[in-house]
Amino acid sequence: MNAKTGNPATRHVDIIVVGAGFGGMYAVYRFREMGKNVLGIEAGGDVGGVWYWNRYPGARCDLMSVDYSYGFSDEIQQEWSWSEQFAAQPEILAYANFVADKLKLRDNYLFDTRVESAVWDDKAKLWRATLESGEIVEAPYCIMATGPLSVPKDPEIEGIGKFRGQIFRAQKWPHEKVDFTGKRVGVIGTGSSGIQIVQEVGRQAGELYVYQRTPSWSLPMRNHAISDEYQAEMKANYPGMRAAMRLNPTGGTRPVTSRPFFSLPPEQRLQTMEQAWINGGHTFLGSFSDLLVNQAANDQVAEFVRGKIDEVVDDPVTAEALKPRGYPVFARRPCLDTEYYETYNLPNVHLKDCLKDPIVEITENGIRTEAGEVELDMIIFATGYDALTGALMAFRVEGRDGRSINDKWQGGAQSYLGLMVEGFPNMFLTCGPNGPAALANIITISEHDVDWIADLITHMEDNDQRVVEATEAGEARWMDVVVNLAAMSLVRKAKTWWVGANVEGKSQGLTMFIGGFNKYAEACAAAKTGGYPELAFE
Ligand code: N01
Repeated sequence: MNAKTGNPATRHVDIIVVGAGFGGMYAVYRFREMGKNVLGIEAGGDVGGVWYWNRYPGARCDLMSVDYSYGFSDEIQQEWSWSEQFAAQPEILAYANFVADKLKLRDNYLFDTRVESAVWDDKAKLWRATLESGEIVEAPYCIMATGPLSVPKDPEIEGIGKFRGQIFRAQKWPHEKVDFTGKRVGVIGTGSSGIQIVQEVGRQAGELYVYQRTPSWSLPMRNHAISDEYQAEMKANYPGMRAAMRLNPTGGTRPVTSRPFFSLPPEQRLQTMEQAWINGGHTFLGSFSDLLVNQAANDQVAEFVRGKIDEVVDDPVTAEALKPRGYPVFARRPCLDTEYYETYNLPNVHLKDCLKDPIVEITENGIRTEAGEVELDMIIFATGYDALTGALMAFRVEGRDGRSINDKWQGGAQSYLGLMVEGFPNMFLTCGPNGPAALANIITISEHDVDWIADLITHMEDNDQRVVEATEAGEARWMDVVVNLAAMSLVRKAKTWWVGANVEGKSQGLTMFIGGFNKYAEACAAAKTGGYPELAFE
């Protein structure tokens, strides 16, 4: 507030960056290096984005540490050492803090601050963001680094408010340690978050009840410590690895193949699947080229994985309930686990099959399914996110002529290269819908997106232009590319957050570019080298 007038104070900067996840942090750094006055705004208390909030027991990234880290600074990658092949949340958050300290990113951030609205002023040619404090920030450019997975979603179950025990949310976990010893705990949800929680809490709780609706496909993570020799080798080879990552469909180092499943004789296919199981991680996806487009190939891999569940889980009824059926393997993000299926052999862990016995309500004392009530001390929601579009649609974002993003995206997210939205001049997204977010390495995508935006802003400055916007035709062309590719993929056959199926009333459809990070980067590079023919400048 202005002390004299009582009016909200107005701050003028060159660029607003919303979010302090890996996308926002890099954006703040990159634009500051360009000499811009950048203001980052973050609802959380510090940097880290999803890794700041998701402190649930067992939280861990299912991309390899070497991949899931910045490549823009050799100094950072040489100074930082990862301790495990797949890093746990505390280590990833420590890494985010290390980067923030090193680059003094906090100097440019307001934390514990939500943006209530961001409105384009067409006369003044700037974005005006109103913060919950009442402060107003004006800037010609606004970068929405709000993350594809940042708006938690509670389950649509009656009675949540009635429960007298404790409720925890995977996506907003308390900072204090939660003690499960001797407690009766219920977990709702068995996606990537739920599976990690179950395998951890199952070993701590008095009794654990897992409420599973759709079983997920889970593959062994085979995590391990990183040896000193491997560490040194990684560091010596980072530049080459980063270059290779940018040419890889995954945006990471995982090898890919051009070998279709049925190009191998049956015994060799089996051998390859066994080897993929032994290697762990997402090796399966790199072992055959057509698992996401060939249903027959997909069916065989699915049957192989179901067989592995039988090998591990002692109780045949539980094993059967844990087996995913009715949707292709990899059409829901495959989880990576460490003895997840083994957890069900513990006497205190009980699987509640909600497909057969649905949850009716949450009561004062626990969870009631059609078969009856289970009394609980704690309930954990691992029920996912309003993904991809949720963060931007959760506050007032208004473009040209007062048109809101909610209005624009009512029938599904439309964007140009996942980076810009027609009708929303000078607004940019990192890891936005219709880009490769969630199907490729999010840090590689973030760096790419920020660099692309930085190049565009430089181009505008070189040409004395103040405003840029995706044309209707340009956006429509990109959406055709996205939709046509999606139509070929088995991914659309599962009801997941990838297609918006997990949020009631949300427009359905695969709003991701599934052609791979490398092809995406090629399309973005072509826009730049072609002189941005699908953008309108003023
Ligand atoms: O969320 P999800 P998530 N009754 O949407 C269930 C990333 N991530 O937080 O499918 C009963 O996958 C729902 O059941 P159904 C990763 O990209 C990565 O686990 O609707 N169940 C489902 O089982 C991931 O894909 C990492 O039938 C209900 C679950 O809740 C993404 O985040 C770790 C229900 C939600 O699963 C999201 O994963 C964590 C109800 N009423 C997350 N409502 C790693 O890197 C919902 N469910 C390892």
